[in-house]
Amino acid sequence: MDIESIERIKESALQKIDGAKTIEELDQIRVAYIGKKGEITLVLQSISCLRPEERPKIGALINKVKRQIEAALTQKSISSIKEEEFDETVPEIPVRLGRKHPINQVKEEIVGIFSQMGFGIEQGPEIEQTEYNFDLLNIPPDHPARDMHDTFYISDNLLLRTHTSPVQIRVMKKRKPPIRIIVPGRVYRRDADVSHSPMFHQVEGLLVDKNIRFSDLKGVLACFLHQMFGEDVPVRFRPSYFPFTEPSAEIDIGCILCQYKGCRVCKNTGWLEILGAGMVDPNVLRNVGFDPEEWTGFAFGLGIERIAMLKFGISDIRAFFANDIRFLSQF
Ligand code: FA5
Repeated sequence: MDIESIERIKESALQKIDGAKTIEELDQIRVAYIGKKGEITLVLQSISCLRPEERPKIGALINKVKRQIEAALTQKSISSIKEEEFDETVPEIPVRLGRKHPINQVKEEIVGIFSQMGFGIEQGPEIEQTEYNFDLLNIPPDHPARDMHDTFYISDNLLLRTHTSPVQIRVMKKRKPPIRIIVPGRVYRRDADVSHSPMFHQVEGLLVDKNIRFSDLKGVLACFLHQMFGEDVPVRFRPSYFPFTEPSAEIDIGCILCQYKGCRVCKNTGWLEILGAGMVDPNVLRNVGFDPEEWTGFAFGLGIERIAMLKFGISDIRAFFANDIRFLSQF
């Protein structure tokens, strides 16, 4: 075996590869040259018959030729497959695209509407200090309103926030009015039935400026609800109580799920509560160092799941968190 005979094997292999017309022919060439009993394989095996000083040079050449033949075979089979075997009528394998979770879709829509009205976005921690979640929001330790929220406590002064309202305090402590923000985020309560989930999402709103009145609050929320649900949907403001707002209101919209007739989700009232709101209590303004004679404001907090249930006609809040792909892929 010498260099010339190896070169000859190479030339003949490359020529045959070049002339091959089908994948089967290429396979035969592969077997004939670099298969278990192929010419190149046999040459490589017979290297032990050479003189020791010749072996490295010839060995390296055979390996190089083997790689060249492999490369030529691969190259040729790619172009052959393109020409012969690509059948454009075979249906493609469908690619399953991920989708945004319905809660995120609704959150983005809510944020979009308030952004258009000039509200900026803020965030706050989900593990919150009792002081921010309650005390500075005018809910002292012995206040009965603490019972309104069934709280997950971490320690005496740390908890999973029960609402997004503590972010009002955080923002007002670091900024002077005018303030116009919304705060989307997760909140937690010991609560579970068809319309209550232990983890759910709220969007807080806060506007503090000079001469802000209840009519401004009504205008902003009515505008939001009509953009969200259409001009025809009934909206009602009900007097209510929150320690951090005075006066306070709860806002209901007609239960679209039952066309206002009454169902298990609206507890047969035809209305579904989706928002709490009111004028920022002067005590809260004082707690963050604002003079209530100079500044007034309104705040609101809405439940994203409730809005998503109405928008998509879903009668059980737990469906959002069951991670059932058949449910999620519908949105
Ligand atoms: C509050 O949480 C007040 N912080 C809202 C607020 C902010 C009032 C600013 C005034 C000023 P409430 O507990 O009502 O309020 O909850 C607000 C909304 O969250 C409700 O209207 C409801 O849509 C939703 N919600 C309450 N509990 C749950 C729950 N367990 N699961 C799903 N949604 C809930």
